[in-house]
Amino acid sequence: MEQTLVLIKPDGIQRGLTGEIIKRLENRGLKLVAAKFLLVNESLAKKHYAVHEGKPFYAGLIKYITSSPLMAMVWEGPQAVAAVRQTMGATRPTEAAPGSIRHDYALEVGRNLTHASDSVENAKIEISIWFKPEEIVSWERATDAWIQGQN
Ligand code: DAT
Ligand code: MG
Repeated sequence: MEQTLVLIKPDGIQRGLTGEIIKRLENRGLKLVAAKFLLVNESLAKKHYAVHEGKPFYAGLIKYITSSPLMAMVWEGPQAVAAVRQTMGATRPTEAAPGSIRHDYALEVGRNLTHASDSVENAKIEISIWFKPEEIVSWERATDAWIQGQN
């Protein structure tokens, strides 16, 4: 089953949107398999955003992500990467689809509340950056067959 990394970034935590964001992923049918709440150090932030090194917004992005605690999670489900990206909405909140988290709760690209892996390949890399294999919980959910079932 596909897995993806989700971060509720410092603005999401500070604004008290943690529960709302988790609720939307649960409502979608995605399954939580790992979570941790932490203050990110610069080294982890730089590893996570390595692809953006050298871009004009890079320094500000590292400062933002290390400024206050965040929630890191792994969510699982069929096409979890695409489903979560869709639930989060486009990077720029003013371009995010109505009903998405970034549309409904954000305005600025620099305060867009969440991170979600953008491909299955990157999800695997990002999950390994944030979590040890033993921190990922494999569990049976009573509703699995009603959400993940194929006819
Ligand atoms: P996403 O988070 O949707 O995957 P991304 O990987 O392109 O977007 O960029 C990572 C984060 O960097 C993004 O969530 C917010 C910030 N960012 C991206 N482009 C930016 C820009 N032009 N100005 C300021 N911040 C930007
Ligand atoms: Mg990205």
